[in-house]
Amino acid sequence: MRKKECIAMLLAGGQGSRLGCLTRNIPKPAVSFAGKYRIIDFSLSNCSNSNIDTVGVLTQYKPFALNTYINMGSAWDLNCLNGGIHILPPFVGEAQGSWYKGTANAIYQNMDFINFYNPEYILILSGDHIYQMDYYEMLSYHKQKNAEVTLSAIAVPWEEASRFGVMVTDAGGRIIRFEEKPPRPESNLASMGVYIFNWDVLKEALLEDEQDPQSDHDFGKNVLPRLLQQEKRLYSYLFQGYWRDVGTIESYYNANMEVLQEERVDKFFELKQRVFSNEEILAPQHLGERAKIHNSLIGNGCTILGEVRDSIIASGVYVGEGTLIEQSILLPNSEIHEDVRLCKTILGENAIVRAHCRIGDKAEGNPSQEGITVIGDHLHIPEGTVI
Ligand code: ADQ
Ligand code: ADP
Repeated sequence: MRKKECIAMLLAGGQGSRLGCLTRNIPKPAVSFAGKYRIIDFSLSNCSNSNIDTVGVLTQYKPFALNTYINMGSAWDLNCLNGGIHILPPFVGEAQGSWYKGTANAIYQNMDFINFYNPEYILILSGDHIYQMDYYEMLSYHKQKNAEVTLSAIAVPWEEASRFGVMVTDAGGRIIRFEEKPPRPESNLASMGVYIFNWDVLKEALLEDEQDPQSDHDFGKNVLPRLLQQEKRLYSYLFQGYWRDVGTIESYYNANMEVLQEERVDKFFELKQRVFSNEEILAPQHLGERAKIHNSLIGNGCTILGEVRDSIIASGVYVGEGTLIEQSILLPNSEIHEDVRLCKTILGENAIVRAHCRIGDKAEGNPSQEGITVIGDHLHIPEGTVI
């Protein structure tokens, strides 16, 4: 009854330190995206749309917000009886148990969970990617190639390749070389951090990795290179769609802005690949008498009295009269008072900007700031501040 062909393990425990003050109090997968979503919605919705109904979510860093958000998994239709969503925090067992040391160790520590479902295949996912993908197609490819491990791959701009694991394949898609974040990449075919393993192969690889005192217990750094060395059958599955790793402020900001540029938000609502979200139910947005909105997304429960241009305003945000917001991302429940100029800024959840502030690159009356300005969650910016 409980045996499954394929279950997913979603790594959602990393600190996300490169997102700076956006992840002071919440882990990266719980960060708000495109006004309505949290980053983890994309991977969870992909599971649901691919008929993968058993998902272990490995949490670690500041798990509270994520656990509350995921709840029973019903928002993603993952609350079934045989399977469903399981939050897997680190635990202390009799002989083993500690904080997860790396991505591979995090899976190793949950082998009991996997054995319970005794699947043939394991799908390993990250909680920090924006993409819509049918994992079942990838699984068919994995079977067709008779692979032991399949890595989902995408061509990235050469100048970005060194922040990913990159691979070289033969004409049939078999991976010949793989290097994790090489300073001088020899390929721009990047690993998306989405893997399918035959469970027996993964089990053996994890046991072996635990025995290696030199290992960081990381898939990209240790487990995959070792499997290649052992001449296991690793294949690359070329993904053709839209995929973004939003691990840095710049990539997070750009991916949000792309939602505006390409009307990508319509794609999030396409029936076969709908992105689900567990957003709170709020009142409809209120746009005041003098409000002006230009090319922006405005969430539920917002009150907008000023002007908003080329921006993403998440749920429950207040924008006061005479205020101008441009090219910015306002995260849930933030507040901006009267006569503020805010440009190219990410304002954290529940942050408050008092009246007459000038914040961000090209904000009128503020010539000093360049690039993206980030204001952490729950911060109060006093009246008249120029940043
Ligand atoms: P990175 O982006 O560096 O590289 P990594 O830090 O390994 O990713 O984290 C992957 C996922 O695991 C993240 O969702 C993170 O939150 C989570 N995670 C990290 N440490 C964890 C832990 N100890 N416990 C639980 N979860 C944890 C990886 C691959 C590259 C690939 C990129 C694509 O190593 O080869 O190119 O992803 O983004
Ligand atoms: P980034 O690379 O931006 O820092 P990731 O989320 O990808 O963000 O992971 C960063 C690192 O944080 C990982 O190597 C992971 O091992 C580590 N990490 C995971 N959980 C914790 C934790 N509870 N405390 C501190 N560091 C952690």
